[in-house]
Amino acid sequence: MATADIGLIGLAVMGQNLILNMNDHGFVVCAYNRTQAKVDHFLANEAKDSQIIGATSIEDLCSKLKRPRKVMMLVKAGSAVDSFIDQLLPFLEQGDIIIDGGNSHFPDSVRRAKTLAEKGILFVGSGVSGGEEGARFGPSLMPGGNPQAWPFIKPIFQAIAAKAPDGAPCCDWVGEEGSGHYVKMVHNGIEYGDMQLICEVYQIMKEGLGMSSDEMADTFEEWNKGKLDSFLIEITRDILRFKDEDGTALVEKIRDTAGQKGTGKWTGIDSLDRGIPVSLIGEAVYARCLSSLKDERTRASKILVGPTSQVVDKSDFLDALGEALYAAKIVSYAQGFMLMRQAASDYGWNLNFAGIALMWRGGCIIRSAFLGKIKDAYTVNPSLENLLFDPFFTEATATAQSAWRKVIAMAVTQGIPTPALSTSLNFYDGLRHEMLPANLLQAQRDYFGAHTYELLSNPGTHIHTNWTGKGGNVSSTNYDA
Ligand code: NBP
Repeated sequence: MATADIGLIGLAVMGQNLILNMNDHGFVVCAYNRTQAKVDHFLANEAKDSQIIGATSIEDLCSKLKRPRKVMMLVKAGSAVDSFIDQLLPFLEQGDIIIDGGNSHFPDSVRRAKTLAEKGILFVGSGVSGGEEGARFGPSLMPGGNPQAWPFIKPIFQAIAAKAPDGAPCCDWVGEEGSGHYVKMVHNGIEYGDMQLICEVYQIMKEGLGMSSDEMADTFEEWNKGKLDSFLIEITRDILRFKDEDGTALVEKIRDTAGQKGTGKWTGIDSLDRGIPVSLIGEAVYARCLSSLKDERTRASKILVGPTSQVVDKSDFLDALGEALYAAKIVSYAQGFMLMRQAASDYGWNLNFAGIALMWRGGCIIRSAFLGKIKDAYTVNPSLENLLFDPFFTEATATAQSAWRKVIAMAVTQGIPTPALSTSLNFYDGLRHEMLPANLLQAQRDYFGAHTYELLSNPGTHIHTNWTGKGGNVSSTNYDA
């Protein structure tokens, strides 16, 4: 009695809403959950009068699925995923597909893809973004894993995914092994960066320009009509306008300590492991860490001295602020794509960069008009070395740069912290310098540790100099540039 197009395990908020979304698009879904009572409750309530069916066990679930079986899990990341894979295996056959749609860390997906491939099971690790509403009405889906699975799941995934303004589904095949979860991780890291940049701009508006919440909301509203058009700018406008019962802005009453679940940290750690300077996401994670040291900051605010701040005239400054935000955002995405490029090279994944930009174009937290430009850049040149080398982005950063510098200079002079905005400009300036002071650094390393250096005129040949006349001529065997 194989009647269902797909099975879905995990009836919490994401699983239930994805099932209802699939049902809306005509697919028959068989629902299963560790706690059976949730299946019964779901069928009797949210899924009432739908084609959704339920299963009483993993065996029952597998018996109700059309071949090749497709089972998607939306359960807590970690051991629950491995546990369900172990429970499924006795009831699956070669060519069946297991999809993990949870927030798994990508090395787990690399491992699962390899282990399941040995058993003839096709594994897909799919990033899912957009939260509850996205799951229900159109998430951004980032599937990667065994490419043989894609033709079978593509009709379901592209039907339920969010649609970009041109109607294209925000879901395409990402690449091999754990690449779907890798791309989701970078998405979350970029989300950290976007949020931090907006928060820094907010602090400049409030502290440096003396703007009220409503004035700030008006500015975000204006920005949302132009090149900064995005979900995060839109919700920032709404948050700034939101009034508490006493008529004042609620946001100003919220304790300034940021939480985090770890995906930004994963991106930062991965960038350090790969040697790619994803400095903006790193600063965004550290900014959350600094914010959580509330008690220490409160003491520091009474001890450490800053400049005497003066409110700057906002009339000629707001446009510059918007330009600085835009340029910093470009750098952040350039860094994120540099990281994915390096991961693709390290793992031998064929990442579809234009597709990734399209997947983020709608349905997810970082959705924005700007991602359409990134998609265009990688469509024109799929092997683009750096997003900043695309003529549109080269021109955009060049145009923004005087405003970008003006804003950061103002913040530094006024003593307003801008770790993400500042690092974006530092990265830009570092990248565009053919000569950095690492020549001196190499000399220092060779001086104290005989680590050797290369000459500009003869790269590849490692030389040691006896800088003091007292050391020997033996060099270190480890040369790490
Ligand atoms: P949760 O992350 O809260 O997970 C709940 C589900 O996991 C339930 O089905 C629960 O079964 C099952 N589960 C747990 Br908890 N421990 C288990 C175990 N040891 N063995 C078997 N099953 C177990 O649900 P969610 O918020 O819907 O998220 C689902 C996945 O999607 C997660 O990986 C999450 O990180 C990811 N995600 C969430 C969002 C979001 O906005 N919430 C967005 C994108 C991705 P039970 O009912 O029997 O306890």
